[in-house]
Amino acid sequence: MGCKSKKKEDKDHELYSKKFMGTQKLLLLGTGESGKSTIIKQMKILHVNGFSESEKKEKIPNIRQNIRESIYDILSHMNTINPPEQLEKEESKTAVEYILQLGPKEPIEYTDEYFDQVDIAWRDEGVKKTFRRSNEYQLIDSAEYFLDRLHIIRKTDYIPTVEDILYCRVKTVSISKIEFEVQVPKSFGGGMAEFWMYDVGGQRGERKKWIKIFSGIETILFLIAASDFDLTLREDNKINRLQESFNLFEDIYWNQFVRDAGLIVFLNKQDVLKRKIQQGGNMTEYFPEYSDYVPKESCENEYDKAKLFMKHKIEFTELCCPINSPNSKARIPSGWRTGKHIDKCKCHGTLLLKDI
Ligand SMILES: Nc1nc2c(ncn2[C@@H]2O[C@H](COP(=O)(O)OP(=O)(O)O)[C@@H](O)[C@H]2O)c(=O)[nH]1
Ligand SMILES: [Mg+2]
Repeated sequence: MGCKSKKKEDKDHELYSKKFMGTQKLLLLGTGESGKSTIIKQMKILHVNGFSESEKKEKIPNIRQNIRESIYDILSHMNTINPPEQLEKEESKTAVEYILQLGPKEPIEYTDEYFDQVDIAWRDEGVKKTFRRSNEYQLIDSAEYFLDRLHIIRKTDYIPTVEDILYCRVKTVSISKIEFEVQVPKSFGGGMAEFWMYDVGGQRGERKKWIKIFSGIETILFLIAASDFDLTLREDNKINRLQESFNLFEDIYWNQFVRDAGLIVFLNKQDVLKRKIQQGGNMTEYFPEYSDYVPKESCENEYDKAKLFMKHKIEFTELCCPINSPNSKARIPSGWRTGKHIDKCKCHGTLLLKDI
């Protein structure tokens, strides 16, 4: 490592670990695509000043890039999934060839011709079938949302909506911070509470940077994407994404650098979990122990059972904490917190936009 970058690292460290009396330092952790950066955007919407017109416009290239990446990834897997899917209409063939020959790099200019070809391809039932099998390859979450909105996004006067911004996926490769204030309810003493919330990259290669900001962190919000049960990692397609989350949670739980921090687990992407289960997704295929799992709490349907199973997996990590371990005393018993619990903690109910 060069001297210059070492100095920069030290400076970053100083910046990120600076103490600020009275300010709560929250760190978002979780695997790649679990939803960390989306929480930051939600904080900006809820507690800062949202997105201005020019900030919204700045997201247009990212949104179009999401479209390009999605359609390319779907089309390039039509023949690689087993069994492969066929195009429904002969005329879609030219569109598919056009998109594939552009390659995985974004077009320098998004022309009308490009959008027309994407539109033709996305309407093809064979392409839709490949999309529905996206757990067999890697595809960003926002694919369907943006491809369905192609007719709006392609317009020259298009301005992204707040929802578009929340759906837009941009890989985080650095550490960023958002500062915000939240009104404390009178029952908790009133006034304003200040928060610094940190966002990091979640992929395996990014995790070594986390150590830089661990010092002084009061609370870790650990995100688990509930819908990950049938997906594999982008970094290693032999590893189940949900299992990676459980393993990472365990690593964080035992990490000496954050042993004094409160640990709150968010079960994120529940809307996607619900849809997958309604469409016949089966947890047992990926977690065989699920078939023998009987929840202690009453639950009415498979969706609730799946959530309780994940909660059970997290609680198991805690149960394994030896009585005399230094961590067992320092750690706020976490396991499972709903928005209501957080309301009662220090973060104020509006912290959670999501249905958690
Ligand atoms: N449907 C749905 N999508 C979500 C949710 N949370 C995040 N996403 C999407 O998941 C993708 C990855 O989220 P991101 O915040 O970038 O994940 P990160 O890698 O942990 O920062 C983005 O396209 C988000 O819009 C959620 O609760 N529901
Ligand atoms: Mg991110």
